Amino acid sequence: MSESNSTWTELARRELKDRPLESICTQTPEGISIKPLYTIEDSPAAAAEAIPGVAPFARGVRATMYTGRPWTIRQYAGFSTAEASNAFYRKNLAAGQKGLSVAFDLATHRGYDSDHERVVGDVGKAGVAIDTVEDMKILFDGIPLDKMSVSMTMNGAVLPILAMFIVAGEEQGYDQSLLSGTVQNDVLKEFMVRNTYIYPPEPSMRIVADIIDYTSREMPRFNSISISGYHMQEAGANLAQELAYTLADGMEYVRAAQSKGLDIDAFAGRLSFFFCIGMDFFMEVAKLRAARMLWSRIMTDLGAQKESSKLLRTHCQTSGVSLTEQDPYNNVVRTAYEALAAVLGGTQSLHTNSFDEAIALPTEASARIARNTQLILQHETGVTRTVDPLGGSYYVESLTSELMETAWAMIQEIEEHGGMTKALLDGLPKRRIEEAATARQARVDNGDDVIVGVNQYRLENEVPIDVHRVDNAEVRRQQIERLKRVRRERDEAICAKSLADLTQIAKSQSGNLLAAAVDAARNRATLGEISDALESEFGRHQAKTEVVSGIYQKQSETSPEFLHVKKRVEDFKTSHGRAPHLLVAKMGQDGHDRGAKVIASSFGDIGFKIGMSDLFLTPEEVADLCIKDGVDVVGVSSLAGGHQTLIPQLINLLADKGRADIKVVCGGVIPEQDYEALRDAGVAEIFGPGTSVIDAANAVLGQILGERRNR
Ligand code: MLC
Ligand code: 5AD
Repeated sequence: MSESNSTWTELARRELKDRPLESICTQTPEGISIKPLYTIEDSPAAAAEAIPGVAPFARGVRATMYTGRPWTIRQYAGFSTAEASNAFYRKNLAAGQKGLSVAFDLATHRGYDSDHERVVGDVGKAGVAIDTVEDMKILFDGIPLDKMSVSMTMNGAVLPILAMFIVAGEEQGYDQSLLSGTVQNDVLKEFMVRNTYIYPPEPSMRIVADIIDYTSREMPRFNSISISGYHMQEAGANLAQELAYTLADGMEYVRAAQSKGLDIDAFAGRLSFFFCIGMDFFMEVAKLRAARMLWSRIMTDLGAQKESSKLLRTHCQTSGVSLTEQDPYNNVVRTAYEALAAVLGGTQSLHTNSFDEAIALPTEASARIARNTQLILQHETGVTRTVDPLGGSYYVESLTSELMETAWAMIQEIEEHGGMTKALLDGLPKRRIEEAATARQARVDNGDDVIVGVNQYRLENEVPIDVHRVDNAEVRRQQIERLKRVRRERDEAICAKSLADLTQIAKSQSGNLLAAAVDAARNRATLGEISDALESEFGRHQAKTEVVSGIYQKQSETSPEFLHVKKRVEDFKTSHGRAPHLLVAKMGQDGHDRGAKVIASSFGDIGFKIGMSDLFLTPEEVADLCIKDGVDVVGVSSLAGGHQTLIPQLINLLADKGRADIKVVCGGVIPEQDYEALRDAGVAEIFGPGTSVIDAANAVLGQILGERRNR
């Protein structure tokens, strides 16, 4: 230890009086020990030499970074019809947004047309509904696709959506070579956390590779993929997991493209990334720096020659899961800190969330504040004045290398498992993330992790805010009308032929699936028809649902509230001769299952008998499952706006089937304005975001015991 460090230790001991020095050392969820002080001795020697724009790019992918061009303000948005979303985009672009980022509804994600029976509650809810090229043309009406870069978050139905985008550009008068933007096209993380897959892993990987192949030849300005860690953090991953699994996914895609015979330097420059930026400020900055350095190393190892092939360019989005339903204006502050971390980490493009995130989709007003958070950062704070202002910070440089090491070890573990596809099939990363999510929930419930306005400093009276509402039935009606018109006006024989060709290419293992999908889209095949043409060959993926156990219990062993509810459940078992029985259920196309998994896992630790339904069930399927399993309560988790349609249907079905005694409770993203209607429909309890598991368990038990009236 240097002389100055020992001087510091001495001073610190004196300031701390009776407390030991260890009491001001902390441990992060990533397992990294944080010291109270960092000095030059902690900073890796190479940090002093690092230059932005030069491998391994710790300080950024461009020499001039934001001094030459600021990051792209790219707000993710989409809702209801193409007309409504188009109007929203145009207004936002006029008000300072610089790039587009389209959110599609879940019916579209999962390859269903708006008239499909499984998507009655989903159409237009969590994003815009797109059925045909005609919808896509309306979405970009008046937005020149040769100039505006457009990101499309699409994975499952990526072929029809990218094909329709290409044809919309063509019919605006622009050749596909002029189109710029990004398609998410990252299916591995769908199997891991996001759940909008359609086909099984193997054909899904072929789709990814075909898109990389096609765009590298035909669309030089287009990013073929956005390799995403965002959803891992949203699902509860710690930052080392997010970093490691994202890069491991990236390696798998590079190998898939190489195995089609593509030269790595022909496509690598158009691979892009996407990370979540949560509240652990310096760790997030370090994560982006570590990501660039690791990717540069990985691409060198995989054989890349060109410098441009080794660049990790990324979009970032502030964290949705860090935002709260309680005292929601606090979210403006959280988002601003997260945005600053993304920028100090050197992102290329950024979405800032709206403060009503935990309640509903953004309103025009909340979207304005979110956008202005970035405009203020760019124009008023001076952050763009110099490149990588945190470069050389002893702490940040040290964290960067610690995170690199931690993530590298996790990447090696995946490699030893045979790569990400194999690891996913074995459930390895999913299980690790679910464990991290459950541990986090327990830390919040126990007050070890503070969330202002939720587990501390809670408001006595919450004032409801205005929320964005989508009339789902009306959107569906309009979509079905337009679908019928397109089907009526198209040349049926030509359309059918292009769909048959697509199935043939899927069968044959040769030819390019995107090229065939473009033909089908041009001939006015619908999204559902294109998806079906592929499904007839590939099949539809059915995931296995597993729930982790023991994690919540381990974090809560000394919590009196935990021990109390566990005792109540024990007493129930003694008096009833069985455990209280809860089914956690997901309905519609809403695949957000972090909350559902955390509830299932922690209720299991408390002593409940737990069932967890598969994803994507209809209300009828859930009612039948409740009856077959003989549950006391069904807990519906709803995060994509389907609650108003699907939950009342479930209650009616249970009653029709003679089991009105099975209680229905629900939780998730449900605006308070909807509570009354849900209670009128017969919902026994509603748990908003931020509810502690212990409170929920007590309430559910109270319902089963008949101690609580519906509320
Ligand atoms: C940039 N440029 C510079 C420069 N900085 N040139 C000179 N000097 C500088 N300092 C150039 C670049 O080379 C590029 O040109 C052009 O300017 C644009 O810069 P960029 O850095 O490429 O930015 P952008 O176009 O915004 O692209 C960012 C990206 C891309 C590469 C990360 O993939 C992207 O936009 N991703 C967004 C993904 C997204 O929105 N996802 C939402 C997910 S929401 P050239 O010629 O080189 O191109 C979600 C939620 C959910 O997933 O679950 O539903
Ligand atoms: N409009 C705006 N933001 C959206 N998000 C998801 N769908 C939309 C939409 N239609 C954001 C939320 C969410 C994250 C996955 O993306 O912030 O948490």
